[in-house]
Amino acid sequence: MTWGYTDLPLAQADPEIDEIIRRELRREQDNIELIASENFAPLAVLQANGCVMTNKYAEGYPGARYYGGCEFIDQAERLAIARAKALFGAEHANVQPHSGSQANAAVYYAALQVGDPVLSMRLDHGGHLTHGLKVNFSGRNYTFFHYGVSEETGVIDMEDVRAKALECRPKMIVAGASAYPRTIDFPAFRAIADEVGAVLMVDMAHIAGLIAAGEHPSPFPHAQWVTTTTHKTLAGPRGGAVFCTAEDATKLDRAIFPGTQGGPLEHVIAAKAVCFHLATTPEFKDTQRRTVENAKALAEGLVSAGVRLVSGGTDNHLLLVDLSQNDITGLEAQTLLDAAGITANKNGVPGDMRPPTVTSGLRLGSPAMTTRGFGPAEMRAVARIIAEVLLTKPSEKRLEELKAQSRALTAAFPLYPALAG
Ligand code: DSN
Repeated sequence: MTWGYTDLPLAQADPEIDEIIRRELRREQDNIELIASENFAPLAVLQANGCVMTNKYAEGYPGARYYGGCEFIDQAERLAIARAKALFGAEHANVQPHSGSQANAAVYYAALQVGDPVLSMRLDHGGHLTHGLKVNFSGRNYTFFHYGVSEETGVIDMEDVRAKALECRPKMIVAGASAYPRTIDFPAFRAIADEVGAVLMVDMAHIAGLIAAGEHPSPFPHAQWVTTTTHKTLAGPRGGAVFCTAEDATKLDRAIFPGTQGGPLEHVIAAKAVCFHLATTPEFKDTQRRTVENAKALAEGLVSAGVRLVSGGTDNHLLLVDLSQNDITGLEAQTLLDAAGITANKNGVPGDMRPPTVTSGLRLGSPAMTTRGFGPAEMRAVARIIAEVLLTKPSEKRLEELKAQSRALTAAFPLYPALAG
């Protein structure tokens, strides 16, 4: 090497950032991770994600690139596409979106004209920023209308969705959420979309792993457009993907490149290929089954301790704690749980009177700790710690004791033992 620094390992080239990464590894190893949108990617995914393909420009698609030297990039991207299609039974897949937001942007770009009406779930009832928040590109470029959950049951009321659709006559209906604990009825959404002449887009980012494993009904073939991230229940690298019918394939591919993105992240695409492969294994399917089982165990543990949940429980990987009747905000809950060794996020609940920076709720998810090996017994122990924090706002001394309990639980399930801690 002519430039010495190109051959140095990270610890020598940049000890400062190396130490920060090590601290993050220790944080992940030590804490109970309950953020519903997070997971622990397998080592094989981390390895592919950190590979030499990060060096390569490859605008275009396999066999039709704007740069030379793409023969191996093409092989990896073709494999990722084939695996993604097979995993979900989709006619066409594009694995280039850098994120879920980019995936959603591409579908809107492909299927809508600026200003078109779209019907989606309210953000404060569990939707997503890119489902039409006013300060997001989606809310600025398209005319969004919203449906929500019934404030009595916490469940999406399909009659309300239909009534709203008949009223606003959308070009597209968006189904999918980032804080909804119940099964989504995709055929019912499609029937409403057909009735009003709209297309159906499903954002399955949160539940993609459950769908791949048959633990949640599939949006295929009901939705014309399906978007996802690859890093949530799927446990792949941070990124996105879009699926559509063969008929819309060219429209979608053009909407991603050159429509909304430039050079694809081919190292991430290689890691997505690994993730789609691992998602076909019996071990992955069992992890998804246990993810739902563990979410239910956590929910039952909390409810039996007197904690209220939106909709009373869960059908999937997450639960939404309703703190509106308790003497604690979502923000305080998140901070106290951090002190007890548990990582979670504050979240609005339907009808929340507090701002999104404070909230009256807490979102909890089971994917990461299930990947790590926790079972229902551990989740019930976690529920006891969380219930005590939420219901008693413990002293600093007691929080230290609870943190020791959390540490004992995580220590029994080593995480990334092959990585130096
Ligand atoms: N930020 C993600 C989540 O936490 O659900 C959604 O994009």
